[in-house]
Amino acid sequence: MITLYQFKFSHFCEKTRWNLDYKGLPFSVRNLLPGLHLKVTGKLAPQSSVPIIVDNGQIVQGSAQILNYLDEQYPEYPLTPGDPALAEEARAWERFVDEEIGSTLRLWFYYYALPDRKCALNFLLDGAPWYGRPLFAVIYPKVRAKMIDFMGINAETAAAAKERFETALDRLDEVLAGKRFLVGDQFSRADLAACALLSPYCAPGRSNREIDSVFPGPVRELREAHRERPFFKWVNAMYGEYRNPR
Ligand SMILES: N[C@@H](CCC(=O)N[C@@H](CS)C(=O)NCC(=O)O)C(=O)O
Repeated sequence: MITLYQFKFSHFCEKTRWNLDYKGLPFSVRNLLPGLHLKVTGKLAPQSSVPIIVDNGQIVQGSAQILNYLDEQYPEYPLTPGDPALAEEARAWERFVDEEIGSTLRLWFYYYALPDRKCALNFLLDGAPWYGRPLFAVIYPKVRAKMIDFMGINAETAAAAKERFETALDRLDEVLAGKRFLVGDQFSRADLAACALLSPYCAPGRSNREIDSVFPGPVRELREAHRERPFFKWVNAMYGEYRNPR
């Protein structure tokens, strides 16, 4: 059985959850607490980040590397196109959305969310063990300072991240005009990556009321302005059609 080490709230971890579900592979999860995760990830892998999977003693870190591994080991329901040119195109899209959507959205969101303790604890403790809340009542300021330092979050980097995020969304809209999939004519790792990384923002399956209560004001406002955009509707449609576990 595959074990996934994750933060439940992480959109990079959602990429791997979707990957595993899409391929119909059973897995168990180990939800980690930000900050304390370092003890676990430090023993498993060279970098500190999640997702990490352990499959029969084989450890793989990073959502793209996990996708490569799973497509190689479990070729049924591939997410990498069989045609080498299309495979390269899909990988290039994945790299683009990882950087220009996954990382930028996170930095911009954290800039507003981390100073708001209630909002931050809402998502940081999602799925966390029982001791997460009492512990974070004490250590949250330290964890927040570490996160801000680690990701270089400040007003300037947040503004730059927002600009890059919006540019990437424009590019998605252009490409999606008249097309259902980013690459070729089949659902691939490019679509899965883009939709998973946009899932906290487009929030498929969550009500507007719920979103309003958890999103910081500036994020809520931009999201509201984007609700009728092609990329937004596309993410929701892809979730409806492709996100069900096999
Ligand atoms: N490129 C990596 C990015 C993963 C990543 O940034 N994970 C974040 C959570 S969204 C993380 O684990 N941060 C804590 C750390 O790096 O120690 C991937 O695709 O897996």
